[in-house]
Amino acid sequence: MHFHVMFALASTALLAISAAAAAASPAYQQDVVKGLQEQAIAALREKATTEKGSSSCNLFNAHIRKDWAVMTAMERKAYTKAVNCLLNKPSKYDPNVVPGAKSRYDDFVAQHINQTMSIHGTGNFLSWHRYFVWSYETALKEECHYEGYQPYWNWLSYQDNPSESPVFDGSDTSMSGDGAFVAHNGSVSGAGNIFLPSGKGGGCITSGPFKNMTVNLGPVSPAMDGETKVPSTFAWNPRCLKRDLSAYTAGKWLTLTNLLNITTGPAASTIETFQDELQGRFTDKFLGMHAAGHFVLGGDAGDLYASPVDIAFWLHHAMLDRIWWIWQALHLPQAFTVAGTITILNRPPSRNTTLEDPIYMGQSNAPERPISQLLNTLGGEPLCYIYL
Ligand SMILES: *[C@@H]1O[C@H](CO)[C@@H](O)[C@H](O)[C@H]1NC(C)=O
Ligand SMILES: *[C@@H]1O[C@H](CO)[C@@H](O)[C@H](O)[C@H]1NC(C)=O
Ligand SMILES: *[C@@H]1O[C@H](CO)[C@@H](O)[C@H](O)[C@H]1NC(C)=O
Ligand SMILES: *[C@@H]1O[C@H](CO)[C@@H](O)[C@H](O)[C@H]1NC(C)=O
Ligand SMILES: *[C@@H]1O[C@H](CO)[C@@H](O)[C@H](O)[C@H]1NC(C)=O
Ligand SMILES: [Cu+2]
Repeated sequence: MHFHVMFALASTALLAISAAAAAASPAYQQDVVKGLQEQAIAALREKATTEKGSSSCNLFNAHIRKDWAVMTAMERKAYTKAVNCLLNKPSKYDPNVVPGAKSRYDDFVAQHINQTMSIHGTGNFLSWHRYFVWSYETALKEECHYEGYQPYWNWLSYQDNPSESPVFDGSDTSMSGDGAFVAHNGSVSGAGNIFLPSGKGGGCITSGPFKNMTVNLGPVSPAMDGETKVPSTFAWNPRCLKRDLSAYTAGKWLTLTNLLNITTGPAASTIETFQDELQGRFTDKFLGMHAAGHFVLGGDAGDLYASPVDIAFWLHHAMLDRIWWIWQALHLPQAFTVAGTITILNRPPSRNTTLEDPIYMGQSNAPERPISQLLNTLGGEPLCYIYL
């Protein structure tokens, strides 16, 4: 009884938030995604009423990760302030091991660079990045006094002009805007298979809360024309953050059709089809929503290894995690399964990933945990969050 009354209140709040988010993109798209999200919450509620779980985490005390577009100016500034705090705290790495890690923020970048070949196109892709985002959110809270939660960038908005999105409009309540215009010949993506024309940027970001930030690591695998690879993986290479926001990429792949395919369509049938379609079919020249998000940012974010140097990486990966969370809630019998192997696109051929495989976060203050502990966002230890 009590439970149901509280849920009614929670869903009213949810509707109010979704209505605000609907403002800036085709209404039918928002309705569909809102509908999927409501189905996900309903499925989780149903599961909670039929299971007598021992977890201390539930739908009412779970932390709520929100769409950047519905956060208040104060909430957004609290977030960007905490990110700037991590950018200005010292690294915990031994400089002899990772010379390019100058800031605490860089520790996360180094973590991703170090493990790139065993966390993409693998069975741990989703769980590794879920834990990575969680450990970053935890660092913002514990090391930089951030009191909110990790926001997400809603892919299904402003596809025709990402630079007008509240995430990228360059205002002081954004994640900074496009790079300055630098003539160049686009980017090569999809493991060399997909050419993306240049946008209106290509140079350094010029506005917003991160306009003066320094990027220290990478590029390790530059995708944009004109960028050069660092001589060694962890070398120090101080420079500005470059972006080239791409309406081309957003319009072509961040589509409702693709989202529906992986959440309720043919590609939603198993965890394998879900994660594969999400990560793209490069030889078919299909980028997939994961890589597409990286290339909508463009510039440094297109580097498979060093992409977290762009501070919007975390909003992109929170959206990806949200889509997995929706898929899980809509496919409860399969929610806690894994598929895939332990090497990128199974090259070289390797064994299948298992639920016991450890996820290692190195310097990020998150202990090693088996994949099995990272599949349920309401598992309580360590995860306890939902998306609205
Ligand atoms: C890279 O990962 C390995 C484990 O796979 C670890 O032993 C090593 O310390 C890591 N290096 C860095 C720089 O994080
Ligand atoms: C730009 O790069 C693409 C892909 O690498 C190539 O096909 C094209 O010829 C290039 N154009 C120019 C003007 O260099
Ligand atoms: C950015 O750097 C320039 C020159 O170093 C400085 O004048 C300016 O105040 C800085 N802006 C911010 C927002 O820190
Ligand atoms: C949906 O995903 C499947 C792969 O699982 C793919 O073959 C199919 O072309 C996709 N459908 C659309 C409309 O993109
Ligand atoms: C690995 O997974 C594939 C696809 O899910 C399956 O067909 C195969 O039997 C598995 N291999 C082993 C050794 O379990
Ligand atoms: Cu990654």
